[in-house]
Amino acid sequence: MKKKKPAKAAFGSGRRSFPRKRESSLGPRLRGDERQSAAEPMTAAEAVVATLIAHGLDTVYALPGVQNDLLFEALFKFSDRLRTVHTRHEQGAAYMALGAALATGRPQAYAVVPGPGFLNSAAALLTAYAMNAPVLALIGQIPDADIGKHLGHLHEIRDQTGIIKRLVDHTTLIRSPQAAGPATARALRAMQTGRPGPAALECAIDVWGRAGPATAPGPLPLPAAKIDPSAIRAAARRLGAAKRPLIVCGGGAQGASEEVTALSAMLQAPVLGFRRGRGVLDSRDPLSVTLPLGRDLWGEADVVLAVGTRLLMQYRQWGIDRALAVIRVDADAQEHARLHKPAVALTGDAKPILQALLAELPAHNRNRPSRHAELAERQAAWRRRMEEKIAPQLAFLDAIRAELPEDGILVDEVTQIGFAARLAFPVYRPRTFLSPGFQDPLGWGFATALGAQHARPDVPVVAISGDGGFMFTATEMATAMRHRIPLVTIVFNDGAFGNVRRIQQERFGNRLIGSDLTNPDFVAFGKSFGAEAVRANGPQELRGALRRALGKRDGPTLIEVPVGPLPSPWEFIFMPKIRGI
Ligand SMILES: Cc1ncc(C[n+]2csc(CCOP(=O)(O)OP(=O)(O)O)c2C)c(N)n1
Ligand SMILES: [Mg+2]
Repeated sequence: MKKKKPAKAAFGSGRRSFPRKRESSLGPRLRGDERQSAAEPMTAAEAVVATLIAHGLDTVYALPGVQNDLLFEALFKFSDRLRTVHTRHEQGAAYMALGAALATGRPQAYAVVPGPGFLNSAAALLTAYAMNAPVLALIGQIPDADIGKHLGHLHEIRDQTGIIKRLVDHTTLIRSPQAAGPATARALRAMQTGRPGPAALECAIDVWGRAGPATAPGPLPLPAAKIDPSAIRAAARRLGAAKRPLIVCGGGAQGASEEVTALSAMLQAPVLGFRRGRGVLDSRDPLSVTLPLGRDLWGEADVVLAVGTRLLMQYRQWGIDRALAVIRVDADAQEHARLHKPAVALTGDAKPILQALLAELPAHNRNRPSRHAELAERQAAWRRRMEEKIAPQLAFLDAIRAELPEDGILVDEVTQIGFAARLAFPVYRPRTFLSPGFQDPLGWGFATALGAQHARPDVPVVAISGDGGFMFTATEMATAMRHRIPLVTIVFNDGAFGNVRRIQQERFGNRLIGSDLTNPDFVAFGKSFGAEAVRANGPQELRGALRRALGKRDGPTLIEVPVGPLPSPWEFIFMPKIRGI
């Protein structure tokens, strides 16, 4: 295939040739209009890359291929301000972008070839959608004129755009250099407008390198938050009068930690950090509760303030009745009444809404004695019950918490220790417990954690996984080495898809099928990449190994922890109905 030469003159011709004036206009601190650039000759790929830079992105997680050669040419050209981190599988690239987005709260991008490259990234893109994570997928395409003709071009897939549209809410096929920058800016705006989430841009092999007058716009203005004062007043009245208020936080509350903390204190309301809402209220706050006690409190509550959470488990499993008024805060107006009509619906970003609520509440709030002692006692009672059932998991989690600094990030997986972490791992700050939400995709952890650690080199990141989940993206150990990412990965090795195996034992008469695993020697595996790799037997040894690993910031560490079958945590997760019985 004949490739068009990329335009030379885009911001000059060499890697460091951005004119100084332009360079200063690309800083992430400047506002939209200041960054609107005049058209200059650029390729479509250069316009996309320059627009990413103009939005403050500093990394693209990527795996190359011929459809994206001209994109990579542009990435090379701008590599002094946008790093390209290449992975060993597209799944790894997309999960890394997801981890970076979750750990920073800022948009992140990944780039893959069409067809198989895109599909390889699809589980991570699906997870980003489910987690409302601002991940931008840059996806190649076959020659522009042949899209939809089924000629059998390399990596051609039927209706790629249609497939992408099922996965994300915003996608554009870039068809010219002029369209490239504005399309990128619109995608980035869509990712942060209303309900956040991923977006995609497709560009054909012959369009990436097409040159013409093009722009690299900075951030487009986001629509101003509209807060309905009468709904705020209604919410404040109900909350102020509530006898047993409860706050339930999901992932949508991660940006509103201060406000949730203040509301909880004002109302003496316990805060259930549900799955992705953990860390919004510091676990050391006596009002912070996890799942099993949260369910008890749901059963007692007269008013629930639900912030950025779907409430599926609460409504469907725990139940609902007329005695419970639910006030919902959600960025997506469609979310409020999917299952039940709320008493009050507040639509928008949680932070300004909760700020307005905080200002209104004192006028309506009753006098409230402290609930600290009561809740601390009830938490301790649940902890004792968990210790009776899942002590081995808790001991490992205690070892991790003892070594992971307060601002360190733990990345959870679909594994026995992960399930227990969701119930019992103390989380001190927002965005420091990355848990995959309702997709719960086995194998997300290692690569997601690599992305988190890459984007937050200032804090230690620890990933936990089972032997099953780790092997999904274990090849990314090469990526960790190549890019010197100091992630610490703990692999709990029970030689099985343990969760599945236990279910087969307990519920299917021990008819084991597809659940026993043959593993590599994980320590030898890690070492073969040049990584630090050790085996730790039991929580004490894990703690020592972690301390050594966290002290070493020049590359990855793998810690294998051999374990036997672990006791089931499910009685603490799927609990019976407590309301509307
Ligand atoms: C993408 C995906 N495939 C399959 C599953 C189903 N699944 C849930 S847990 C599990 C086994 C996990 O094994 P491992 O990672 O070793 O953790 P363990 O339960 O042994 O601690 C499987 C297969 C899933 N959640 N996601
Ligand atoms: Mg296992």
